[in-house]
Amino acid sequence: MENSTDRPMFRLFAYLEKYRFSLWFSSISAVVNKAFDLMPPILTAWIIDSVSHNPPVWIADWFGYTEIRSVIIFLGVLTAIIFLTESFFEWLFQRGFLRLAQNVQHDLRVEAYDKMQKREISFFENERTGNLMSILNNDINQLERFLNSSFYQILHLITLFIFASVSLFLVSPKLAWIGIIPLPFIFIGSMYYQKLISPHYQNIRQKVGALSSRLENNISGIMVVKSFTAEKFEAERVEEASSDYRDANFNAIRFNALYVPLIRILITVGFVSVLVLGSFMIINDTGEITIGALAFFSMMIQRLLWPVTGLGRIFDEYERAKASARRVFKIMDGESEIKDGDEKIDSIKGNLKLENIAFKYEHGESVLKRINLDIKQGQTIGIVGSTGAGKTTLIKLLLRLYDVSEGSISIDGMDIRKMKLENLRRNISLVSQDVYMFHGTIRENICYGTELKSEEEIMAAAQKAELHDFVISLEKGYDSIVGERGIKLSGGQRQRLSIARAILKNAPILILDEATSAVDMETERAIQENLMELAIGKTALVIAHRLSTIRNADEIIVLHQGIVKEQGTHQELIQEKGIYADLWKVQFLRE
Ligand code: DCP
Ligand code: MG
Repeated sequence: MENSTDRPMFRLFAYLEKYRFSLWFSSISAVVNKAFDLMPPILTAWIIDSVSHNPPVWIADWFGYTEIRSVIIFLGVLTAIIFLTESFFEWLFQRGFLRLAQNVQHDLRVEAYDKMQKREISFFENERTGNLMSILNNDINQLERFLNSSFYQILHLITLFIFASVSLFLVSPKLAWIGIIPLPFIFIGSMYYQKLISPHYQNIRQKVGALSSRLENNISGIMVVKSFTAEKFEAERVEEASSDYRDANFNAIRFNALYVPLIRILITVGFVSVLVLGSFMIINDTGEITIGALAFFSMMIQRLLWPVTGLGRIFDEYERAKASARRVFKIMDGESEIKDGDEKIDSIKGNLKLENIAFKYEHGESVLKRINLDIKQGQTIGIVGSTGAGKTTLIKLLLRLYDVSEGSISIDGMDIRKMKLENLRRNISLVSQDVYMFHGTIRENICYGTELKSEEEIMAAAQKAELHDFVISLEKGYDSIVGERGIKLSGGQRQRLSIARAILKNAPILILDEATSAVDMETERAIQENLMELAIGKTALVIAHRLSTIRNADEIIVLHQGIVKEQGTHQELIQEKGIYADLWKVQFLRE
C-alpha cells in the first residue's frame, strides 16, 4: 500500500511549497555563486597567456594582440567584478537557506507538536517519551541542518561537476581523462569510509544518549540517591558511562584522522600526472595546450577532486534527513483514535447515563465488564472500590480519554461520542488522583486552562480549597513559583491547589478522584463543607478510600470485579452488610 511516508524527502519538498519562491531564489543564487567561484582558474589562465603574448582570441579581437596592457587591466577589472558578484550571491544564498531552514523547522515543530498532542492517551502510553521528544527536537533539527547546508552543498557539487568537466574537456580531452583517473577511486573510497565510520557515529550517539539519560535520572532522583547514600555508586556509574562515550569517540577519531591523508594521496596522483604530462605537451610544442591552460588544469583538477571526498558525508546527511523526515511526517499523519463529535453543546445540565459499558486497556484484562448507572443532575455520587477496581478508568471514559469498548455513556440524553470533545471536557471539572503542576506561579497553576479570571475569583477559589491562608503566608504570595511538577509544594498543598483549579473552572459536572487523600482530617472536613456548597446544582462524582468523605453522598456505588456490586445510601449499604459495611467497620474502628 502506498504510504504517506514512503517518499519522505518528496514530502519535505512538498512541505516547502509555501516557501517556493525563497527556495528557488536561494538555489539559483547558490548555483551562480559556485559558477563564479570557479572563474579564477580561467582568469589566471588568461592572464598568464596574455603576459606571454598569447591572449584568448575573443579578448584579442577586442583589444588587438598588441594591446597587452589594456588586456591585463581588462582582466583585472573582470576578476574584481567576478569576486564581488561571487560574494554577493554567497550572501544571498546563505541568508536565503538560513531563513528557509529556520522557518521550516519552526513550522514543522509547531505543527507536529499540535498533531501529537491531539493523539489519544493510549498513544502516549505506548510511545516512549524520550522518543517523541527526540522527534520534535533532534529529527526536526536534522531537517533544519539539511536545508541549511547539505542541500546547497549538493547544488554546489552538481554545478561543479558540470562546469569543471565541460571546461576541462573543452581545453584538452586528453589531459582531462588523465586528470579524472583518481575520481572513481576517491568516490568509492569516500563511500566506503562513510560505511565504515557510520556505525561508529551511531555508537557515539548511543553512548551520549545513555550518558545523558543517566545524568538526567540521577539529578531528578537526587533525593533517593542522597537518602540511600548512593553517591559513590552513582559517581562510578556516571564515570563508566562517560568513559564509554570517550572510547566511542576515540574509535571514530582513529578512522577520521586517517581518511584525509589517504585521499590526499589519490588527489596527488591526478594532480602530478596532469602537471607532468601537460608540461611535456608544452615542451614538445605540440600546440595542444598553452601555459595558461596548464595552470588552469592544475587548479581545476584539485577543485574537482577535493569535493568528491565529501560525497560520502553528503549522502549520509541525505539519508539521515530522509529518516528524520519519515519520523516527523509519521507524527504529522497520525490521527487520534478518539474521533471528535460534531454536536456543539453550550451548556449541559449534568444528567449522566452509563449503559452496559465495558472496557479493557489495549493489552490486558477487562477492567469494567457491565456498568449501568443513571445519575440525575445535582446528585452527588460516591464511588468506592479496592485499589485497581477501575474507578479512575471510569472517570477517563467519561472524559473520553478512552472510548468504551462496549455500551454507551450519555450526558443529558446525548451520547458523548457525538459531542464536540472540547465542549464535553469543558463541562467537567476534574481533580485527578495524580495532581500535575506546571512550572510557574501558584496563580498560573490555579488559572490553568481557564480564561482570564479576576484576582477576587482566584482568591475565592483558593479559599474554598483551604489554600489561601497558606499562599498568603508565602513571601511572594500568589506569585510564588511551584517548581517543576510542583516540587516546592507538599502533597496536600498540591491537592488543594488542584481543587482550587477545579472550583475556578466551575463546570456542571465535578469529579473528585481521591482529591483529599493527602490532606489531614480537619482540612478535609473544611474543604468538604465548601465543596458541598459548591456542588449545589452540580452533578458530583466523588471517589474516596476514606469513607467518611462520601458518607453524605446521595448514592454510593461499590465497584467490584468490573461491575457495580452494591448501590445505595450510606445507611442502606451498612444494612446490606456487604463489602461497604465491612470497609466501614474497619475504618470506623481504626478512627
Ligand atoms: N490499567 C492499565 N492500563 C492503564 C491504566 C490502568 O492496564 N493505562 C489497569 C491497572 C488496574 C486497572 O487498569 O488493574 C484499573 O485501574 P484504575 O486506575 O482504574 O484503578 P482504580 O482507580 O480503581 O485504583 P486506585 O484506587 O488505586 O486509584
Ligand atoms: Mg484511581
